[in-house]
Amino acid sequence: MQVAVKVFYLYNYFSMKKKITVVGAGHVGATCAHDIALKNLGDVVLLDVVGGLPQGLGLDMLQAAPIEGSDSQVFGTNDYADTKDSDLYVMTAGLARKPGMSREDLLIKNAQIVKSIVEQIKKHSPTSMIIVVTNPLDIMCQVALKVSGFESRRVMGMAGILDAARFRAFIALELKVSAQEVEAMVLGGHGDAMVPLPRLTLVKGKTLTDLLPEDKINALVERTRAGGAEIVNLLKTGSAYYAPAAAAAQMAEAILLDQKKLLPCSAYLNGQYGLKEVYIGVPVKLGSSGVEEIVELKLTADELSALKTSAAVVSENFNKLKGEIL
Ligand code: TXD
Repeated sequence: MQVAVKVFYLYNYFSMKKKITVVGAGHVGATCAHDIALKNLGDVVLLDVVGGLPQGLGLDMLQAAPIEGSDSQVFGTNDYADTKDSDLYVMTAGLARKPGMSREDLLIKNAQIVKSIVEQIKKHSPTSMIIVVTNPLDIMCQVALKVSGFESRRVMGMAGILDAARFRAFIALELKVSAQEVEAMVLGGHGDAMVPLPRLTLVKGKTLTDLLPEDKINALVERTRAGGAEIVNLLKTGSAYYAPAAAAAQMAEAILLDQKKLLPCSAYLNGQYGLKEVYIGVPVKLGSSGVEEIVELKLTADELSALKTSAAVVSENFNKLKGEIL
């Protein structure tokens, strides 16, 4: 181990500062590491398989901190030993979608990547939490839970905050109001089966259904559902990363600062909403214990059936991995 690495490691061991490892120094991972450092949540280890990439980005972020007023130290590595005793991992490693690819096309490849990473997490930080970002999201959460053997409250996925943020942004554009005034709820799987809930979407206390006609709302829902693909088609070489990274950083903040925030996340259901043993997007309370509570909203029969359809897609795809990878 290099001297600098040893010093960083020792410093972390004796420090009360939190240690956050972001796995994958690609678009989402690097941006998220920077967001976490900007929020001053603790020291950040950025890990990737590509030699030099996390080290270079880590140095750049370390040097941005004095200007940005952050005390976070960012450090890049290719070695999991440097992630030892992390409080939290944000898992962004994997392949991203190219035009024409669905999130499910990434299934087998990313499941192998997630499995190999979670084995390392378990070995080096057995009491940590994991926020999964890698797609197909809900299934990768399920892979992470199975491979880690962690309690389900410690393994969760980022999707609902992003989907809700897209919905909020489009509603704000349509109504010409600040997005901060828009509270939106999106349930279900991250993908074509997501379930935006206009009935529970509020603009300064007024429900969206009272503010816009049905066809306008449907158009906003459709744009939200295809929000990721719209960006993939424009970028051509990758997928969205500013908003996904911001969403994962918000989850990290809620956990590390024990904020007890109610946020839509992919969480493991064990009877809630009549669903069992499946990860799906639902509102949860996020705090220092991870997913501290799953909030059960009163859904209409149609909404509940859409949530169940969404969960069935996740279970079906997860079952494809059994025997093959798990
Ligand atoms: O809402 C959501 N959950 C998402 C998910 C929103 C946006 C992106 N989403 C998914 O995150 C996307 O479909 C991908 O599966 C991941 C990462 O997306 P990103 O855009 O960051 O992909 P990049 O830029 O290709 O970066 C991936 C990095 C790259 O640097 C690889 O070298 C690295 O992952 N990688 C690994 N790092 C560590 N260990 C292993 N095994 C590994 N394999 C690849």
